[in-house]
Amino acid sequence: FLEHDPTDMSSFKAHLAQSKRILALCGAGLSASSGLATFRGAGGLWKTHDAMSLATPQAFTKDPSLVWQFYSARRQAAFSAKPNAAHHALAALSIKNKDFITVTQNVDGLSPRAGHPAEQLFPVHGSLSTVKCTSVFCNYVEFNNFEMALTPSLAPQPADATEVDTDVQPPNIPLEQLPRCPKCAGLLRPGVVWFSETLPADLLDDIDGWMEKGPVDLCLVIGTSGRVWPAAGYIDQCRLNGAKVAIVNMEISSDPALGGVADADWLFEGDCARILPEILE
Ligand code: BJW
Ligand code: ZN
Repeated sequence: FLEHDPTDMSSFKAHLAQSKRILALCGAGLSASSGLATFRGAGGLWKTHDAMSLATPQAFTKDPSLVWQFYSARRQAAFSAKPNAAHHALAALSIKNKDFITVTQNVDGLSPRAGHPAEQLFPVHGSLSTVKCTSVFCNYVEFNNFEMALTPSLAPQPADATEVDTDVQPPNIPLEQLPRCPKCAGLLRPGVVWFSETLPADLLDDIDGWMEKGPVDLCLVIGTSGRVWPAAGYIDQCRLNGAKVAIVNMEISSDPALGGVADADWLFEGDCARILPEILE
């Protein structure tokens, strides 16, 4: 049972002031006010396709044209978006506190562009800026954050002006006109982590290493539904290491699946771009 009102900012600020080791777990809500769609709930659709069902190796095998168009639109949206006040607040806290790490599930690159120190940022679901070869024996990876489409076939169509919730079906692009590997001519794919794929082992090792260094004082759960594993597991891992948990989300739901809301020490409901600068200053 909580001794304080979970929405009370002053008890949170008092705890933050005493906190040394802090972990933030971020999700799509962090970039929502930069204009980027989240996965679940409103805006979770792309041209009538559920965003979650496109983020799988099976979807890419079945319809690489569809999945590439989804990621091409996401690349363009991300590269032309601007980091918001929440990205800036996290970057500022990172610069002030070198014991603070941010595990982000976001692939949009907005945290680095807000000046978030790279050594304190763990993008565990990859990045829209990397493109990699799907051929088994080819290890080609390219960093590419040009706003321009990767191939002429992926150039935005006039109907793309409204990317979300339109009834427009994307055209079927022939395989040879999708992004191809300059080394082996194999099909390229986005450098993100899809369902059933493993997360980058080096990042997970670094996070585990940080976790093992000592007790955790505070876990900030920002703009994530907390439903996707293993990322969601960091909330409980922090708690087991002694951390208090603060949730910042547009909708604080009573659904126990949502980021361990039931056990949170603080619940701040609203846009994290408004709340984070206020609570982290
Ligand atoms: C705001 C806001 C504002 C809005 N301000 N807030 C253990 C148990 C059960 C299942 C599994 C398990 N271990 C593994 C699994 C399987 C699977 C999984 O988790 N499934 C669950 C769905 C049940 N996990 C995996 O497959 C992972 N791989 C893995 O574990 O490998 C080993 C293994 C394989 C198989 C079996 C066992 C082990 C890989 C997960 C990869 C996830 N990839 C994606 C796509 C990335 C590329 C891309 O961007 O397209 O990552 S899926 C998608 O979900 C994306 C996100 O990063 C991720 C999380 O979503 P997020 O960020 O929380 O977004 P939303 O939309 O869900 O929530 C937004 C929130 O913001 C909402 O709450 C809003 O209210 C809020 N909000 N505006 C504040 N302004
Ligand atoms: Zn290749």
